[in-house]
Amino acid sequence: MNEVEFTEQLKGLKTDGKTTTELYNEISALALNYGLSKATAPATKNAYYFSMEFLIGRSFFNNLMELGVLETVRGILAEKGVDINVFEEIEDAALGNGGLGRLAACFLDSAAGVGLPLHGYGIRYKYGLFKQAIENGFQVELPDDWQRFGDPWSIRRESEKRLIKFADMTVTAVPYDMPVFGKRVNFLRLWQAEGSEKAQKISEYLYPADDTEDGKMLRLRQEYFFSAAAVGELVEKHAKKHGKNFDNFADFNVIQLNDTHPVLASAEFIRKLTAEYKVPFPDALGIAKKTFAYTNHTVLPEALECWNADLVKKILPDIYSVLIKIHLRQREELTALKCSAEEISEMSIYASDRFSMANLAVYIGKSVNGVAKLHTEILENNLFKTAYKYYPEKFQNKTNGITQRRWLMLCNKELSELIDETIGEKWRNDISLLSGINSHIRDITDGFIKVKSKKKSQLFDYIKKHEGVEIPDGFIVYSQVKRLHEYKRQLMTAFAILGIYKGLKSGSIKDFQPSVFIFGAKSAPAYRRAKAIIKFINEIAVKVNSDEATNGLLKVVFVRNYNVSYAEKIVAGTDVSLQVSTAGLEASGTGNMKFMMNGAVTCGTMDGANIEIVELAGLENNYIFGEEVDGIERLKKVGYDPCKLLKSNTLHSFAASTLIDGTFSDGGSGDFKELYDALTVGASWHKPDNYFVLHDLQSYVDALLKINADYKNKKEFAVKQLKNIANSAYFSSDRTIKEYATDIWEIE
Ligand code: 26V
Repeated sequence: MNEVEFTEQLKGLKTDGKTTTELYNEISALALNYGLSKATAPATKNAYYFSMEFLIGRSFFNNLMELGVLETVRGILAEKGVDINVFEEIEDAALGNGGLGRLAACFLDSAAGVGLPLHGYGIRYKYGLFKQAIENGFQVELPDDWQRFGDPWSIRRESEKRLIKFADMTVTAVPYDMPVFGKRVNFLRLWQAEGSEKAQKISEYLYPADDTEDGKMLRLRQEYFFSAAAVGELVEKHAKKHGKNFDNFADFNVIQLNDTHPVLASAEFIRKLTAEYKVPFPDALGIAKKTFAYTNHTVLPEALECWNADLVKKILPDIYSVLIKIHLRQREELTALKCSAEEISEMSIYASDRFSMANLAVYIGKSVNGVAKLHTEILENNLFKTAYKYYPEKFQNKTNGITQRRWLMLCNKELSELIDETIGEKWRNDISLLSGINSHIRDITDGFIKVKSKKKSQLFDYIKKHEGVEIPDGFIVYSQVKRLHEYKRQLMTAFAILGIYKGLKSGSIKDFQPSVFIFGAKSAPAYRRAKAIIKFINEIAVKVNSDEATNGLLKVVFVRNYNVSYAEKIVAGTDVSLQVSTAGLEASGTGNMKFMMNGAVTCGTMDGANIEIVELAGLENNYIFGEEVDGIERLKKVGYDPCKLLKSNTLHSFAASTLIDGTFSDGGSGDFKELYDALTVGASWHKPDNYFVLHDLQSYVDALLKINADYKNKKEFAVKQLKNIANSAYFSSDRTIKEYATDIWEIE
């Protein structure tokens, strides 16, 4: 089908009397056929991205844009009296949780966009990340039945299904292909588990609760299920084409492990080669070491996966044997390298009856990468220090990126057009040209201010409709949208707002420009303190928004069910991007990049990719505050006592006390007291104020107020915002993916 035929068929489509869902399915099917007709010749060497998560969001608008027919479709539908925006009703495919899953989706988009053969492998969850309702300020989780509108962008490949064996059951893995359009057509292949009721459970939920033994087992099954299906397919395809010689496997295939979740793929690969093709174990291990590469996405100890050896033995006995063999082999190698006993135990894939997935990944991986400069340094100097000492050549940095197609062209048409007018349209095919804006900044401040205020008022309309909160035009927009986690310090923003609110009421803060703080976040269902923070923010919102003395100056909104589609609106309509994690803990962040590209200044700590953002856009065009990594390390050594701050500083004690003095209600749950205790005596195994919220609070408020004051000079503020846009090309995932392709995958 060519474009003319596509257009003709679309013109012939009857729309009268059809529901949005019917139209969505019919138009998508047509566009899918058109897209598939552009299919590219297979590449010699392919890269495969194994990931538990692909946070795709809505495919409709993005795919039409990638196929170059979005405006045609918009026009034809308008002639028929259908507004294309009705398809905003269609649910996101939220097959991911946060940054890690969205990164996987951006990488697929960029690889297709720049013409690299990269394909994704993952799980086709029946239910994506839960839908978040807010009841009386509390998060309530509802199932996310994303397929209820149909799934017209996927193709079920019945003939390519495979069997996956566990000790106690055999499961059928059926692949669904989602084409990814760009210069090439690549594929995201998601496996669905079929068979008995127990078998189907494997692909039912993203992140089943794993606080019970059953939950852990299900999670292990999920990880093995898709890894084994993908590895099985790649190995068999190779054998068909090249016979049973696997020595050249890595000349044709490279597998990138997105965090530790798919690491069992390496053990399965060795199992399959040794058991089914009689490849000797040392050879199979050697081939694996040339095939797999590992990306780490977090240094938080609680997020580093370890599997109980008994559990592995129980449901995957052959994998258990392979893991033990790898372990013994690793010991031999490390002993030959003259590592000390302590060093061996640090790097060991098996210790205290547990398998460490990170250590396995580092041992097998031909490359190990972090996702921002600072993060990679932390991997080399802390988390994987010993491995770095013995295998420095494995380690490299690949700073994350985001796709400008979704995160600028699609979500901010108005800004994209302003860029076209300023530097021409070539940047749309070569993002590095964006820096051309640098020489026109002072000419386009007025145009930019207009675009930004339009995007803000679109966002305000949406918020009014969905959250019922009215935000007057002209308000400065500060946004913090991301997973809810203590290390991301949404609580610190809540305290800062309380500080500002108090200052406005007492008159100590004068000349304040009207501002709104927008939060969006989902908390893991079992994470009590994160949920308490959501309730706390909502309590603050109720109080602040209803205070007539201040609500012309300050508003707070917690948006419900923050997801990719909501993010598209928020990043375009924000002035100030809040990226305030405890230094050293946010591996990279990618929201920070989306905001930057849409002309928000960053108010943040020296953490993750914030460091590279200010390096490129200028410290003077952003607002950096708070303790840096070295300082945090020093504080940990000398002993940090948050209680001292509570005694001596009124801002700290005032803000923290609101958790326990009855200012706000946690509905009798005791959740706020738990938060207070986490700050003052410590919670779980954490020290008091483990994330240095109170320590950085005053400098945070100062930074927020400085921004507020600077905003008075709208033109100069717009210059700062434009400098961020002009220097954001580095954060395009087109750049990132090319680096992976050259430095790790060796594909073209
Ligand atoms: C997982 C868990 C699970 C157990 C409870 C605590 C916890 C904390 C964090 C995580 C996150 C795992 C990995 C992850 O999502 N990392 C994110 O990856 C992004 C893409 O590289 C990066 O931008 C974010 O900084 C990083 O947090």
